[in-house]
Amino acid sequence: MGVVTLAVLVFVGLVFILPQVENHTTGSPAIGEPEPSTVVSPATSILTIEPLAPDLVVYDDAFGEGWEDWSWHDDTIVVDYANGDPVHSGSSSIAVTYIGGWSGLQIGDHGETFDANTYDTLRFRIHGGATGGQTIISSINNNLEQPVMPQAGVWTQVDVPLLLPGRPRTIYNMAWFNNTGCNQGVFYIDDIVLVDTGLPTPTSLPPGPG
Ligand SMILES: [Ca+2]
Repeated sequence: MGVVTLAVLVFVGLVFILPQVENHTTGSPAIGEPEPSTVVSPATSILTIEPLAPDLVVYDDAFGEGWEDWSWHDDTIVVDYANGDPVHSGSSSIAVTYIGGWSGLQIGDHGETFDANTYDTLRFRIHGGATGGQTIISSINNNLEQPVMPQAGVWTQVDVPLLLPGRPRTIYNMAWFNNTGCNQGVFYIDDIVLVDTGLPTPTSLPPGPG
């Protein structure tokens, strides 16, 4: 075997050997080896974002399925669930007039066990009518109280975080309470929805003072 022939054989050998060496250094299995059981690329992990749940309607032009009026009537409140003007959307809103103190609009779940695990926020729109400035306490499950003061002549959006403790997290009522002993001018509420905004949902309430 001459020198030239030997050099050709060495070159041909390198051509066949080098690709396999390269494959091993990049992690690809050689022919006949089993495929890796899991392959996770960076692109796959970036795309694993949970889709947000659609809004759950409590009231838009009418009650959503399962919701009903639980207001404290007793001659202290007048409620019209089919008020035509003003509306935030659609054809109707809820007109609320406090005609006595310490009463309110209340909407409840007929089974008293609405599963709220999918949602992190109660959202509604409120309009203060001609006067505005009503003193209202929004609450959920007779808890999670949040003061609300609607403005005259405009709709504003209010978001109440659903900091409900434990699991399953349930809602049995929501209320807009007249936190005074007096009459107050008519105001309007529309588009009450439970929303999944993507906020982290705590599994327990933070510790209170004392
Ligand atoms: Ca409406």
